[in-house]
Amino acid sequence: MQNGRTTITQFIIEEQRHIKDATGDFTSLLNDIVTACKVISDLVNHGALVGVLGAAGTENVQGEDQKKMDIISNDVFLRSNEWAGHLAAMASEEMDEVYPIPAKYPRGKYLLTFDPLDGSSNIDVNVSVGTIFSILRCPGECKDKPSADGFLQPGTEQVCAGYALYGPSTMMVLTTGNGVNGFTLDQNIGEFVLTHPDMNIPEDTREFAINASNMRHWEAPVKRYVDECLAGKDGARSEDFNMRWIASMVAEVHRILTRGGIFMYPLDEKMKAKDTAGKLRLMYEANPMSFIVEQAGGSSSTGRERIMEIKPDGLHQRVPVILGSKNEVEQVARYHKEMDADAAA
Ligand code: P6P
Repeated sequence: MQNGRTTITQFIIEEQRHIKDATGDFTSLLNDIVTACKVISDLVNHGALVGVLGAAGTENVQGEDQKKMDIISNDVFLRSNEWAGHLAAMASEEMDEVYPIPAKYPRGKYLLTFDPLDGSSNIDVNVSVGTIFSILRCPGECKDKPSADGFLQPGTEQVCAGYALYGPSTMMVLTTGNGVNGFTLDQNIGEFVLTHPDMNIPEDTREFAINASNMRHWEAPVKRYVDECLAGKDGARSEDFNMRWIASMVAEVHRILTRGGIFMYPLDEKMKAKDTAGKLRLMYEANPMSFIVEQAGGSSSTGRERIMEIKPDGLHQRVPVILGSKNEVEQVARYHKEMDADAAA
């Protein structure tokens, strides 16, 4: 306890006391992840002063142009988490293949997936970006021969999920399945301090987030839901709605955790034409954020199924994402069910 405030390290250790035969492995792993996020926060906060802005001139496995900070953040995560013996392997948005822990280090019982700098297209325009991570148990056979297959577990198997948000203040939000808690980086002592205990998403909202430039491609259920929001008091919902779009999932999810809302990156006709199932990645965006949202009393769906129950078939698999305030997510899912039934009739 620093000055009467709980540090993230103390919080994690106290939480682990409730876990049968906790060995401290997990606590130590989370501490290494926290350290990586502090390093990334420092680099993001210094930006142009330390020459980390701009494009790297390379593409990632997703075919997206990489920013310098995408690569730097990825390296920070690898270096911070590879040496301590808690992990068997890591997987990242920025790496085509799984990263087995090098032979010079001991291997451990966990797997780590991460998006090292989510929303990085915002980094050059000084808009909030973040890091998303998810911890899974490593299946027995995977520890000696780590492979993508060991990672392909449904989101319900996650041991922990969290994000760091590099915004006006740097925050870390995480869950280990026992609620959601938020911590703010106290730059004076270099520690995350508990500032948002037991975060909870209101079941109702009048604020939606979607990239409206894709409107002409949306499926009918999404079009219906957004049209009703836009119709406001004169429409079917008899309420005015507000809209947000930051193009940084971490910032959107944090707003929803703080005041409610619904975030949608749905399947659309353009994606179908390219035979892809969505924009956002299941293993290191949708699943960790779904774990956090559900633990905070919200819902997370593709529109047609609960995201956390999807059996992954690929490390970089994409899925549609509709998450946030429970009653609104269920309304969008209801429209999908009704309109799919009509289309099938
Ligand atoms: P668009 C960032 O690249 C990201 O993966 C999410 O953080 C964000 O919500 C979404 O893509 C933004 O997509 O199409 O608006 O650039």
